[in-house]
Amino acid sequence: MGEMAERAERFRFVDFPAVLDDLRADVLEGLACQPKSIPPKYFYDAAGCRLFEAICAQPEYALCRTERALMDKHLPAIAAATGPVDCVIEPGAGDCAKVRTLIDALHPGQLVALDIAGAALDAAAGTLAGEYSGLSVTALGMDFLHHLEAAAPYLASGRRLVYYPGSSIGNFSPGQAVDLLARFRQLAGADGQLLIGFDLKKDPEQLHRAYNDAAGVTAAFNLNLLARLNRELEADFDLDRFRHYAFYNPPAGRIEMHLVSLAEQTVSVAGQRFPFAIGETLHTENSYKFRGDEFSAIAGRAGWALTGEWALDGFCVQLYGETG
Ligand code: AVI
Repeated sequence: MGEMAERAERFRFVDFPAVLDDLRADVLEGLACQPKSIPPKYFYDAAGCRLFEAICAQPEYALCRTERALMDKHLPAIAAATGPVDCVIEPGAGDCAKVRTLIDALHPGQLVALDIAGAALDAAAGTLAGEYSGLSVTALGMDFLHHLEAAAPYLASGRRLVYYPGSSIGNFSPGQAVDLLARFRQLAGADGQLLIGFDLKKDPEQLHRAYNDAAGVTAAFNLNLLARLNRELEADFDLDRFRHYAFYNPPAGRIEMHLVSLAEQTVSVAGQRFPFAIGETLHTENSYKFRGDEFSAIAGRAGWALTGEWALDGFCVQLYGETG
């Protein structure tokens, strides 16, 4: 069999529809609430993905670099702790960059990568399939928050590990995190495991700087959400009349990101009009920070039992297996 045909045998991409409808419904619902809010998953259009990559390169935002260093340092110990794994599942796989080191260490037979940005996932997962000759790669273009259970028929049997790096879990409320981790638990099945990375609680000044970088990249990332609504929902946000505002809220244990209206104004979105008072906020993201024991209590409520923990410079990776 030729190289191309052989790769085609091992790679498949399946797209799940309805992204635009979800965007419209979620945005209209969020703008009608008090305080106004928009789910953070909508940051990640093509421009938003590029801006997030740029955030990861900012000197103030160490999260991505530290997780990479942690994985490089502790991967042999992590692989020893997981034991043999047949199938790695990565929700929110993006450009499939992070999962490579894990594949190198665990040698699974199958990777199932899920991401809302279907076209980018298709390209990245296809490239990855070309590089790992023994690996079957299934890329599912889906909003896994809606469609996660639809991934089940694509999973090979055997021992599964859900990989959820990058502190993405911090972008959910603790209650939502329990629900999501319980759904991961269902997907992982008997003898399944979860390897998850999250940002640890640390000096609030350091956290504040990470979400208020001097180059203004996080501000541009936040404001791009409004630009996206202008592009995709025929909205008329004036980006000069909203200010990026991010701060650490110690009692809640989270960074909050807002877009604050600098004027009294009315904005039109998908044919509906929304008034903003001066100083009114549009809440765009929470980013929870945890202590290790706080996080294992959340995972415990979702049916996971802690089996390993590695920490480096304010970042933590934990490994879980099934309880009972
Ligand atoms: C993707 N997520 C973990 C990032 C975070 O830190 O919460 C998103 C981000 N928002 C602003 N900067 C980075």
